[in-house]
Amino acid sequence: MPDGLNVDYDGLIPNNVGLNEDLRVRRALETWHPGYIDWWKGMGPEGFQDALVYLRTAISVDPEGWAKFGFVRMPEYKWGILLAPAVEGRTIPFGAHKGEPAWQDVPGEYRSMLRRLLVIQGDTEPASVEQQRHLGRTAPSLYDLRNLFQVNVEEGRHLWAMVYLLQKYFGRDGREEAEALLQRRSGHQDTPRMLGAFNEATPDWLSFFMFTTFTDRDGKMQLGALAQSGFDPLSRTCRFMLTEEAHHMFVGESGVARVIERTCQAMRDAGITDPTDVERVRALGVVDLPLVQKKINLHFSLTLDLFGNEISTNAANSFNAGVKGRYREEQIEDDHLLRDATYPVLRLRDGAIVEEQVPALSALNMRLRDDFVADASGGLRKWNALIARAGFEYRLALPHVAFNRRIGEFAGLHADIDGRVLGDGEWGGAKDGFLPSLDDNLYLTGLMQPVREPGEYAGWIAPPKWGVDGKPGGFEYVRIEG
Ligand code: BYC
Repeated sequence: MPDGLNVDYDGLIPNNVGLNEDLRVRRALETWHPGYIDWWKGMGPEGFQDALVYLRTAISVDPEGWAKFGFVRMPEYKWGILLAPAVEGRTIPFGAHKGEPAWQDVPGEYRSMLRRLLVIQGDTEPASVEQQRHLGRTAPSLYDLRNLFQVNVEEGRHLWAMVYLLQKYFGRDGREEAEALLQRRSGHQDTPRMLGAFNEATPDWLSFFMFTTFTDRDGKMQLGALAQSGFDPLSRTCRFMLTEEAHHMFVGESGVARVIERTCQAMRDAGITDPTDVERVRALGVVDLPLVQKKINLHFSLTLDLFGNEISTNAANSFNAGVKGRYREEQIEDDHLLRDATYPVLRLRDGAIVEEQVPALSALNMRLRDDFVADASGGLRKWNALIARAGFEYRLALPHVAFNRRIGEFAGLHADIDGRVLGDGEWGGAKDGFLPSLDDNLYLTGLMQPVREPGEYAGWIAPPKWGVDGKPGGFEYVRIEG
């Protein structure tokens, strides 16, 4: 019997949830497994299924030492089911059931609400693997290739995490949902993934780094809110997923930082003092900073849509029910019921963007989005510090929350990156200055030539400061011939 920290590796599915004693769920998962492997081989990283990849695998849920590194062929990766250790005597931290013991089973009245949240969360995981499946072909180094695959296998594990909860607690409905998670496809016309940003393409490595910086950070915020859940197995699952999520954001933030570093170095070497002199910068074969800004504008705005409507009855109901809390609920000093509280929300009124106080319960999506914006600003500061240190005055910024939105108050509104409302004509003329244009994307695509020599890097990105797991610069992170 696993002790809750160490993972049982004996069966097909490594776990710390006692699957050996839970035959029904074990069989359900073993039945689901071949379909998952088919999905991975068909929709996972294209062209690298036989490669040996230096990956970390979770072997424990002890924060002091939970992973081991080694060479693995991805279809043989040990996708396990791992829950953070139970907190003795845990009570529901918010909502109408605040203070009651956390649920070890699904309360009947919240069954469909919980199922919907698990399915939405689960759907994003394979979606991101599908979105990134072609990137291996153009990786700028073996180090980056390995990081991509690490992110991919862990998103696969996150799918397993949600599928376990569905199969264990939702019977036949759960099994059907688990099947459907393998059927939908990112960007598919008839069977798309559920949330907008997960149907967008990730055509180049700058997009991948932006996606892992911003969209994985939505994952961090949403998992943080679900980790508060009164449904204890969900809380424990999300707590462990957050450990892995941190690395995904590191891949993104450090990836963009390395792009910026290389660009600044190339501009300095060439004596360029104006980073907006795009033509001269591109002649050096690096990514100009205005294009980095456009990619920020795109991925930040797509990610904001993932927080749903600013004012949402769904969000109020999940909070009241004790099913989904706020980010870092335990650090917030209020009554955790929000019956009389208000919260400021930006709204569109007579063509202008104004702030209004609304009942805090209905504004929980907005609040989580605000937490996300604050969190994302930290990354921007680091990127700007690099540009400043290189001696350039150019600064990157997050666009206004009304910019380029498809969900919520500002859906369909034309606003510029400073939040100025634009007419249709003005927008048409200005759009290519805010978002990557066809030419920008073609330029980026042209840069994406693979580099596969150990220790070498494409000319548009600086090497990382440190290797993975303390490995030296020339380490062969991916053995492509297997
Ligand atoms: N696209 O009341 P509302 C991650 C729908 S990322 C399409 O505002 P609610 C990861 C909504 O479903 C984290 N539809 O909704 C990152 C609803 O439809 P129904 C993923 C949308 O529920 C990188 C209707 O509009 N996890 O882990 O308050 C790589 C009314 O909306 C969208 C979660 O999101 C959209 N963007 O908020 C890998 C956590 N937005 O049901 C992984 C679970 C809204 O009325 N999900 N709609 O037909 C939730 O908590 C909430 O469902 C949402 C939406 C925040 C998504």
